[in-house]
Amino acid sequence: MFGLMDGFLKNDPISLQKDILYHVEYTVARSRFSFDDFEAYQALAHSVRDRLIERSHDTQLFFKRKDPKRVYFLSLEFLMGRSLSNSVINLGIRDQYAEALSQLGFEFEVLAEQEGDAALGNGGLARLSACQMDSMATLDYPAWGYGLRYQYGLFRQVILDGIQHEQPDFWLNFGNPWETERVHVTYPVKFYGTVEEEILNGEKCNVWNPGELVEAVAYDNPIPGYGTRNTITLRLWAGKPSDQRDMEAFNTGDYINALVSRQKAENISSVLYPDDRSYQGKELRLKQQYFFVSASIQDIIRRFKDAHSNFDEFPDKVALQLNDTHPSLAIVEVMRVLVDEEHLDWHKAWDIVCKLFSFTIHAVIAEGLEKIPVDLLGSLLPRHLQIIYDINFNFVEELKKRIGLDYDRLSRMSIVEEAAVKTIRMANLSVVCAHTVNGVSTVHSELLKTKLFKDFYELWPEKFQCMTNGVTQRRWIVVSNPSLCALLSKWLGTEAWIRNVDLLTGLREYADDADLQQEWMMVKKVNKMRLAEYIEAMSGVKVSLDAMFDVQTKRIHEYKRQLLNILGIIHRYDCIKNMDKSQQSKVVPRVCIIGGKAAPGYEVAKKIIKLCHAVAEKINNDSDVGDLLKLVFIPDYNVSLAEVVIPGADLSQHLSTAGHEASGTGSMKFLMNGCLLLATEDGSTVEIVEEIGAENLFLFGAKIHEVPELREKGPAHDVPLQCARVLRLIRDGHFGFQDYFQSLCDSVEGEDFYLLSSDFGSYLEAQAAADKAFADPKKWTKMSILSTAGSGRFSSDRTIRDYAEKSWGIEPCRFPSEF
Ligand code: 26Q
Repeated sequence: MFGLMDGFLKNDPISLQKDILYHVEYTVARSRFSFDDFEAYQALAHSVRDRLIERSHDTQLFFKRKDPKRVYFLSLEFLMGRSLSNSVINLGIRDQYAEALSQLGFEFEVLAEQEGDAALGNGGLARLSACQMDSMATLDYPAWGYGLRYQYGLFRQVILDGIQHEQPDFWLNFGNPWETERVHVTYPVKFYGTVEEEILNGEKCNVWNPGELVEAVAYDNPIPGYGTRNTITLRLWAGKPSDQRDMEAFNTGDYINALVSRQKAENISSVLYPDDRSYQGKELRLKQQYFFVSASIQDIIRRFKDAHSNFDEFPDKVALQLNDTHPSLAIVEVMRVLVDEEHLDWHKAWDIVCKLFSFTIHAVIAEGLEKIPVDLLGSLLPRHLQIIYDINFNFVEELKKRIGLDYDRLSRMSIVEEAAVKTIRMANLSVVCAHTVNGVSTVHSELLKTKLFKDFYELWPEKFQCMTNGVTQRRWIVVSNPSLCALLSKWLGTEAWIRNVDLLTGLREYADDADLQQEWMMVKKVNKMRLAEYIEAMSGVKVSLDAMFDVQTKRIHEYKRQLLNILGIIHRYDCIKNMDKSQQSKVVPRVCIIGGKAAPGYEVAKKIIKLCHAVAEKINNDSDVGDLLKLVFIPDYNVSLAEVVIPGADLSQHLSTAGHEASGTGSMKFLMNGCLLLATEDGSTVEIVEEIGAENLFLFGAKIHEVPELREKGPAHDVPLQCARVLRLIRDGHFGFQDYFQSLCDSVEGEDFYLLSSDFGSYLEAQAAADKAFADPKKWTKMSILSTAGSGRFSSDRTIRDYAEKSWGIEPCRFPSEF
C-alpha cells in the first residue's frame, strides 16, 4: 500500500510522464504540446530532482535522528560529469523513465546527450572525489561532500591548427537543474585586517578584526546511492556580497563604488584553477581555499552544536577528510574557532583537532607539494599565520625532545620553510596534525614512507596507511557500458555485482567459454562502433572496426609520456612505409587515439599536442598506410567523452616514468571495461598485475628502483637506433614545424629526465606483444574477460570501506524502508 511515509512521488511510467509534462509547462515554462529535446531534458531532470530531494530529506532526517559519527569529505575539486543517467540508474527507475519518454515521442539516450558536464575539477583527484561520493552514498555512510561552486569549471579545450586554446566553460548559462540554492544557509567569511589582543572575562584572547567580509551561500547537490534510499549531499559554496559591510559603504554615500565592490565577492568562486604548479602562491587561489574551508567548518560546527554542547564529543561525531593539501587550512581554522571563539584552552583544542583529520596526498614528488608564502598568508589571514607559528613552535619543541638537536632534520620537518621566500609547507602541517596519512596505491604509500615523508614516518610510523584508489562501477560500467552491464548480469546470474563488485571474479570460470567469448566480442564491437561514429563526426577520419583501438587519454604531462606514445606511432608508421605488400598484410591494423588537456601555461605539453596533430595529419593522409594506421586526437576530453571512449578501447596505455604516477585511476576504468593495459610498473598498475596476472597485460620499462641509476647515466646513455631514427624524422621536418619540435627531440636526446630513450626498446617489445595477442582473437578475448573479472579490487566501494574502517571510524546508517 502506498503510504505518505514512502514519499509523494510514484515511479510508474504514467506518473513519470505526468511529472515530466508538469515540469515542461510550469518549470521550463513551455507548452506541454510543443517542446524540443533540450526542454524535454530540463523537464526530465527536474522530475528526477524531485525524487532526489525527497530522498535526501529522508536521509538527512534519519541521520539527524540517529546522530551517527559523520564524515566530511573536503575537496576543492569534484569532477561529476553528467548527472541524469547516473541518477535514474541509482534510483532504479531508468527503464520506467525510458518508457514514459518513448510514449511522449522522446528517446532517453538522446535527452541524456543534452546535458553538459559539471567539470569542477582537473583530472584524477577530482574524478576520484566523484567516484568516492557515489560509493559513500551507495554504502550508506553518513557522509557529506564539501566543495566550491565555480562559475567556470575546467577550461574547454579548442584545437586550432593543432594548437590548444582555452575557452571558458559556461556550464551554468542554461541553468543547473540538479542544484538547490539554500538562501538561508549562508555564512560570513572574513579576510585581511588585524589581530588585537583583548581581555575577555579576565582572560587574554585574540580578536580578529577583518578588513573584508564575503558571504558564502550553499548550493546542495544530491548524490543518490544505488540500491538504497540513502541520498547524501554535496554542498558547494558560492561567493555573495555581504550585506553587513555593504550597508556601511552605502551609508557613506559612495553608491556606485559600493555596488562595484559587491561584484568582487562573486569573483572568489568564479574560476577553477588548472592543475599547474606555477599558480602556487596566487592570492585568489588562497582566498578560494580559505573561503571554502571557513564556510564548511562553520556549517559542520553548527550541525554539531545543534545536537551537542561539549566539544569533547566532537571527534566522536565528526571525521574530516582532507583531499590533498588544498583544504588543509581547515586544521588551522578549527583551531582558531575552538580557541578564539569557543574559548577552549589551546592544548585541549589541539588534542581535539588531532583526532579529527585524515589526510590523503595525491602527489609523488616534493616539488608537487603546496607552499604558501608567509607574507601572503599573513596579509590575507593574519590570525591563521599566528596559529600556524604556534602549532609549529609546539611541534618543534616536542620534536627536539624526541630527536635531539639534529638541525637538518628539524628544518626539513618544520612547517615553516626558512628559504629566500619564507613559506608554509601545507603538507607538513597536514602530516603533523592528521591522525592518518594515506597514500593512494601501495607503491605510492611506500614512497611516502621512504622518500617524501621519511622523517615523519620514522617519528610516527602508525600514522601511515595505504588506501588504494578505486572507481565506481556504477558510472564506469552500468552508465557508460549498458551492453557489458547486461552481459555481466546474464553470465553471473545476478545484478548483485553492481553493489558487490567482487562477484565479477565469477567470470573467470567462463573465460574460455566459446559462447561468452562470442558475446564478449559483440559487446566490444558495439562500443567500438559508437566510438568510431564519434571519431568520424568529430574529425572526419573513418576508422576500421577490425583495427585495434589503442587509447591514451589523460591530462597531458611529460611524466605521463604521451611523447613516447607518439614516437612509437612514428616508428610504426615508418616500419609500414618500408614494408612490401606481403609484409603489410601481416600488420595488425591500429587506430591510435590520444586525448587530454594541457595546463594553459605548460608549453611542453602544448607542443606534444601539436606534434600529435602534425603526425596525425601525415599518417591519416598517406594512402600507402590506409587502414593499417590512423591517429586521432580527441579534443576536450572530459567525463562524458570518457564514457564513450573507454568502453570502445581494446588497448589502453599508461606510460608514466616509474615512480611518477601516485596511482592512476583511468587504468581501472579501462580494466573494468575489458580493455587490455600496456603499462609501466608504476602506481596502481603494480596492484593490477597482482590481481589479473602479468600474463594478462603488457608491461614494459624501467622499474621504480632502476630509475635513479638510469638517470645518473644521464645524457651520455645511448639513444637506441630506432628511437634516434624517429627523432631524426621529426628533426628533418617530415611532419613539418621543424624548428618548433626541436626542443622536444632535445629533451629525449639530451637529459632524458623521463627516460623515453632508455624505455623505448622495451616499449616497442610490449607493443609487438600486444599486436601478436590481438591477432589471436580467442587469446585476446580471454585476456579481456580476465581483466574485467579481476577489476573488483579497484572499485571505490572497496576504497571507501577501507577509509570508513581504518581512517574515519564511521559506520553505515541506512534509511530503513519501513521508516
Ligand atoms: C595546485 C596549486 C594551485 C592550483 C592547482 C593545484 C592543483 C590542482 C589539482 C594541483 C594538483 C591537482 C590534481 C592532482 C591530481 O589529480 N593528482 C592525481 O590524483 C589521482 C587520484 O589519487 C592519482 O590517481 C594520480 O596519480 C595523481 O596524479
